[in-house]
Amino acid sequence: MMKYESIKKRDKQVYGALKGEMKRQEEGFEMIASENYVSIAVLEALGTVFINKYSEGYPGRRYYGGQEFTDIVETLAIDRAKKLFGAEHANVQPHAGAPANLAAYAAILKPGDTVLGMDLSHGGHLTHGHPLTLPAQIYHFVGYKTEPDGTIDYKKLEVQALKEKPRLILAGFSSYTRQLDYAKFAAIAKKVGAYCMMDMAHIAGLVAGKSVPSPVPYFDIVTTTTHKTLRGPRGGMILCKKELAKAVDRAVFPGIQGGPLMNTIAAKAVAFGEALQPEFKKYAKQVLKNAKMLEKEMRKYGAEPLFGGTDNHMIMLDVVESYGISGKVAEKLLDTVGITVNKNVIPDDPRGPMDPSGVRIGVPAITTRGLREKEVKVIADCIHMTLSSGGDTKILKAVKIVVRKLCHAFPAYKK
Ligand code: DSN
Repeated sequence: MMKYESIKKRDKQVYGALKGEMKRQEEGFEMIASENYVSIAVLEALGTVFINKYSEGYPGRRYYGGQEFTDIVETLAIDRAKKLFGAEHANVQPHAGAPANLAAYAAILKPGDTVLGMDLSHGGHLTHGHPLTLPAQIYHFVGYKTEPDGTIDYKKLEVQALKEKPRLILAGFSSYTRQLDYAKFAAIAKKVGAYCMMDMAHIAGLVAGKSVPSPVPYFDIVTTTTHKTLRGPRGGMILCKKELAKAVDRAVFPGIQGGPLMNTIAAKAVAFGEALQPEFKKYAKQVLKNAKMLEKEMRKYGAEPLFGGTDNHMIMLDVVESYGISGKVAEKLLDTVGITVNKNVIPDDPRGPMDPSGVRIGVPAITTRGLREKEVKVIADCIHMTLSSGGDTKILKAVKIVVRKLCHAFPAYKK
């Protein structure tokens, strides 16, 4: 693991926090569905001198001089992204998922246009129309919902689309666990004359590793983050059909961003290179197996995962229903034993987002550490014991010891 000697020498306060965070990440299990552990090579790329360079524009068309090497890394990132996802065009400059979505909207929409996106409490994302976001102030978002059995009723979605006449139909989620029917989204969009876009941020790594179907052939635009299951640096990316390439590139720069973060783009290139390796396919398959095992074990304990189970890397639990505690309390209890999850709203949650009814639990990061089904069973035991502990410190202490031991057996970063 990195030593960070210079930070240690120069800035004791930052070094102290860094050391604490390193220990926290090693000695607990990150089960926040959107988190992962990047490779040392990705970490190194983030700390390179590419951070010093301003590179407004795109490879071969920059506004500042001295771009011979930034052009190489950005072209590598673009080419690898296109190969990884079979995309016609890739823009690797968005700083994160939210700007990627904002730029994608700007590329194809006019202010006031209607967008049909998944309701936040049913699994959608803030950037898909939450009233407090900038996109929601520019465009008119209408939400569609999941059914009580966790599926999407595509007939209903079609009726809603015919009524609302959206300019864009948006697929994608941050807390929905089932496979979407991409062909149906595309067919409905075609029928109503809308663009269709997928935000695949959560499952990009599973798509890259071919353990779930790819949305890329079906959608005009596919946005993603480059961390999460894809296991790259924190960042965003837009893939699109070549007809939209110019509009997308303009919307990113100069539309909503200035200089790209070239160190992050170098790290994206490294991560995409890693995701093109055969081992990444094994990783993506194991993520699904681990999530399925977690689903099975929690169900065994009577904690029925929402949406009827999982087809991806996470499960959603209604902990009010299963354990008689709120999502906030569940998150806190799990924190005390070294299992990090996030509280999450559930469909039409009667409770607020700061103390909702659910928790979201994901397996991408523990799978990177090398845990397989056998160990996931132990983690499920730990989760169940913790959530049913009533806060009993003896139980929590005992669980923490099990978690710590398992963490030591599966280090995130080898010494
Ligand atoms: N914050 C991410 C997540 O946890 O899903 C999405 O932006």
